Amino acid sequence: MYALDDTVAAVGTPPGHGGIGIVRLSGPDAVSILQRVFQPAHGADLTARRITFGQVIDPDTGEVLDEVLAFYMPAPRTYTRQNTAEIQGHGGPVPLQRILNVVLRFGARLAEPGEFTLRAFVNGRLDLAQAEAVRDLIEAQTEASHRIAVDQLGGRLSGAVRRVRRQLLDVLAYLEASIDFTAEEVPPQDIVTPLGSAAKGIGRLLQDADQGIVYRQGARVAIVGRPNVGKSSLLNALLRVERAIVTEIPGTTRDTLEETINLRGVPLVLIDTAGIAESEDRIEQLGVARSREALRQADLALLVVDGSQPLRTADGEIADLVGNRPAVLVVNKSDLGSPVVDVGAMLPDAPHVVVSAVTGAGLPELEEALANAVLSGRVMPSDCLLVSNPRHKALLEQAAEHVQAALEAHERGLPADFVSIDVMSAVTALGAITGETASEDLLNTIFSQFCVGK
Ligand SMILES: Nc1nc2c(ncn2[C@@H]2O[C@H](COP(=O)(O)OP(=O)(O)O)[C@@H](O)[C@H]2O)c(=O)[nH]1
Ligand SMILES: [Mg+2]
Repeated sequence: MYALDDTVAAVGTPPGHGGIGIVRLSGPDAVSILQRVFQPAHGADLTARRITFGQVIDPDTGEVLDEVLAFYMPAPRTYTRQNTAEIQGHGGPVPLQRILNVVLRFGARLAEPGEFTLRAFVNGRLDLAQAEAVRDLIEAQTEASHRIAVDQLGGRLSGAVRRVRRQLLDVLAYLEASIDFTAEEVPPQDIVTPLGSAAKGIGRLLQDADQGIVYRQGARVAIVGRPNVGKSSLLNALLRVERAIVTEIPGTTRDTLEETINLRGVPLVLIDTAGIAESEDRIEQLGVARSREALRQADLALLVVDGSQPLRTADGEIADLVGNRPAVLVVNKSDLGSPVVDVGAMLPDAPHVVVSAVTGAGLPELEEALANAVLSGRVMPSDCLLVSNPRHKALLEQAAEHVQAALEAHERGLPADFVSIDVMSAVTALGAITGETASEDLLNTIFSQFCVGK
């Protein structure tokens, strides 16, 4: 991995044109580089933690690059725990790039993606789960996922994980002492109670993790059915805009089309698909292949049938394709009279909702059914601590298994070193959530997904 003790710089604002744009620096030379390129306005003074107005001037040519606000903060009370400096200029790609180039010419290195936050982590300003929350916060798509990210950034998840880890470390310390010393030197201790309590703590975190993951990542919903049942109309109705082309001609939708809605805090990607049918048309055939693929990759299927017509064999065939994956059955076109179809036997485990994509009747019930399906019927209280990252869930599951194995080994009367191996593994798994036991590979994977400048 690259050095983390030199001075790095990057544009911290997104590419494009905006009101302001920020070049940020972190590292030992952040302040001296700022002093070289920044000229305070007459009468102003560049002092620590005070915003100063002035110009960025290329010292080699004397050219004025921008009028800016600038400040610096000395280590250690900064985001990276290093000296940091910021130049807030006008938000255009050319002036920002030119300011950055001068800064780089005077000794800074271009920051790697996520390097500011990696430095914050390595220097103890944030733990790993908090660092991951920084990215979740930036990428949050709904208020619910935003709230979860803020919570995690504040350290609530880390605190809960650390409490469990500490309990296990106490058990481990005792087990290791009991291996090395006699029973007189280290009197026997109860380990069943702390192990059981750790198992319970992990269980509580895992309990709602699937819902938390759905809030953070959203869910993919494939709208499937045979041609002309109203799939595209339903997409438009749920989006409340005329996004997809709707006609009475079967085979109108030939490609899949994706749009995201916010359904009770869950970002739902709705995928309108081509009607699944036998077709001679080559484009339509390709569309049907995509529909099948969309269905395969979806978290949830929305199977639409036309309630104004008797069911056809094709409806049943598509229901077979849906199989036993999570699904909602939509009986559409209720405005044409009460459903003539009997869908009782179709997708018997899925909720059935009668709607009209044209009048909007039944849409609130459909949204309710969708929300229940993706959240498994659970609604989160707003103060609930949610695990929302699949990485954390997987590590918690590992930890739970090892604690269980340790308890079983102890109950079977196996020697302390057998028990301690599993306790150690659980401690390691939990430490990988907060970063105490994270490998360099893991850090690379996590931070390379950040943007440059964060
Ligand atoms: N009466 C009525 N017509 C509908 C309804 N939903 C869709 N349609 C009509 O059915 C035809 C096919 O709709 P479309 O959304 O393109 O179906 P798709 O092929 O499944 O995407 C169009 O003429 C729509 O106006 C509905 O709820 N009621
Ligand atoms: Mg369509």
